[in-house]
Amino acid sequence: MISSDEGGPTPPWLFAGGGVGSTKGGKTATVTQVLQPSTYYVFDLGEGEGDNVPSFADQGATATIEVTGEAGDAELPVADATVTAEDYSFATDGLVAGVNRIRFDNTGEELHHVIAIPYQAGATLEQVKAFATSDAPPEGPPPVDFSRASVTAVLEGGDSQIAELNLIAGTYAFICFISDRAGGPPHAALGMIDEVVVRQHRARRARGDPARSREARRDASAPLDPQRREPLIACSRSRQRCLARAQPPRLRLDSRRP
Ligand SMILES: [Cu+2]
Repeated sequence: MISSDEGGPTPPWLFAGGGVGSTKGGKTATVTQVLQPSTYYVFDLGEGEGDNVPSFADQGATATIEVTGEAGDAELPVADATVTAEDYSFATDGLVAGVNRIRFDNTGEELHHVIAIPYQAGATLEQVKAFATSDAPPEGPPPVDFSRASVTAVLEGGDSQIAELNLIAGTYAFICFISDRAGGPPHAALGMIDEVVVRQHRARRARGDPARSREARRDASAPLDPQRREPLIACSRSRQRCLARAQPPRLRLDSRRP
């Protein structure tokens, strides 16, 4: 059984190995990583609606990957943009509207991921912080648009991967809901919520794969599905669980080292 208490410690033998973040049904997510020889366990921590429901991993969405051979010194390929997670803030460079091939670096000591969510029109960082860190039932609609969230996998401190973030032009909240290895509140409660402005960038899009750019624009202009936001508005438990429910299945790649 794969589970842990919210805010509880992470077992010392469990290392986050990256992989892809939440991926919508029918979509494909790709990451590039340097894997060291080890046994990797892949599991999907998404879950259906309701309290105390088994995760998809508990229902069998797991796999094992054996990486063999000698540890190499391969380098990650060059990316279009960078997202850096520290303890406890984000820095970004080069993000534009569309599909961004990012280098995601965790330069901190703790585990981090990125949940990138665009603001609703007129929302402020203060409203987003209050929403993301309060356990009280939200009043009115959330200040962010969960239907357009982009999520990365969880990385260990010192790790990096090349991943994709599909963004629209506008203001985003970059949020981490992971807790310290020793346990404690989600990093959002420690201030790990940063505002990021994503701009149009015609030059880079024009250089990119036109088919891919068209697909990205189509995604970004897809009509909102009001159904997707219902569970979140109704949710009165912690925002991390709300987010997990608002998102489709999530795939994580973890590595167990002796
Ligand atoms: Cu974090």
